[in-house]
Amino acid sequence: MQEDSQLLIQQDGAVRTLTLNRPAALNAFTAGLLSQMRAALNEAAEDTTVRCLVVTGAGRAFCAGQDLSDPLVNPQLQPGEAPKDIGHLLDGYYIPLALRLRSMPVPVIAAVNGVAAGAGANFALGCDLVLAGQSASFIQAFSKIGLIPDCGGTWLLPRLVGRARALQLALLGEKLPAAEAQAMGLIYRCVADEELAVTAQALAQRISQMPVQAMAQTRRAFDQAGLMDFEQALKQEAVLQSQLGFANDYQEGAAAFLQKRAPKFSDR
Ligand code: LHQ
Repeated sequence: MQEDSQLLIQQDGAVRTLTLNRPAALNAFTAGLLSQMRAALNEAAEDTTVRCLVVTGAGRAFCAGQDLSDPLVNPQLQPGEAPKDIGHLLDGYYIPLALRLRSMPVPVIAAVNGVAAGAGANFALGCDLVLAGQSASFIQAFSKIGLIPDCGGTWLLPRLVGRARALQLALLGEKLPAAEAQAMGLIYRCVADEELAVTAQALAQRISQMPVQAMAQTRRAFDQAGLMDFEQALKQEAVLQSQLGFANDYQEGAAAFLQKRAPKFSDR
C-alpha cells in the first residue's frame, strides 16, 4: 500500500478496501482521485479473489465531493475569463465512476466515517449497503453552490426516500446526521464511530462467503425493475433465475441445504 497515494488499497482475504486518501481536503474528488477510483473498481471487478468491496475515507471525513479548488471547475475566474464546461467533468469522470460502481460483480459497502457531501454523498448512496458512524453526516451540498445533485443523486434520492424527502435534502442542502439518515431509510445502518471499521469489515467478510453473483444480480434486477411494469419485472426475474439456476452457487446451495452442511460458494 502506498501511503502517499490519493487512494489506498488493502485486501484481507476476499475483502478489498478502498480508502479515499486526501484527508487535508476532506477527501474531495480531484480528477486524479476519480481516475484512481475508477481504475481500482475495474481491477477489483476483474480480480476473482475479490468477493466484497468496502469504500471508506481517511481522516475525519468520507468525502466532501468535487474539489472546488480544482481549475477544472472554474474557481475564482479572472474578470473576462470564460468559464469551462463543468459538464465535461461529469461525462469524463463522474458518470463512468457511478456506472462502474453500480455494475460491480460483487457487493459494495460504503463505510461512511464522517461527512459525505455533494458527489461524495451520492457516491456513498450508490453503494449497495451504506454503514455510517454516529458522527457521520450526509449533505446534498449542490444547492448551496447553484448546482443540482449529480453522481446519480437525482435518480437515487427519490427512490431511496421518496420525492418529498429527496426535495427536502436536495433543495435545502442541510446536514443530515447519520442516525436520521438511517431513520428515513436513506442508509442501511448507523453504528458507534469506534465500531464502524470493524462492523464494515465483519459484514464484508460475511458477504464474501455468500453467493455474491446472485447478490450483484439482485442489485441489477432492482435497478432495472424500477424502470419496468410488474409483468416485465416478473419476466426479468425468470430470465435471471434461469441463468442463476445453471450456476454453481445454486447447485451448491441447494445440495448443502439437503445434506445439512455449510455451503461453499464460489461463483462471481
Ligand atoms: C474542500 C472541500 C471541497 C476543496 C472541504 N473542495 N476543498 C461535479 C462536477 C463539477 C462541478 C462541481 O461539482 C460536482 C459535484 C459536487 O460534488 S458539487 C459539491 C462540492 N462540495 C461541496 O460543496 C462541499 C464543500 N465543503 C463543505 O461544505 C464543508 O467543507 C463540509 C460541510 C464538507 C465540512 O465542513 P467542515 O467540517 O467545517 O470542514 P472545512 O470546511 O473547514 O474543510 C476542511 C478543509 O477541507 C478546508 O481546507 P483548509 O485548508 O481551510 O483546512 C476546506 O477548504 C477543505 N475542503 N471541502 N469540496
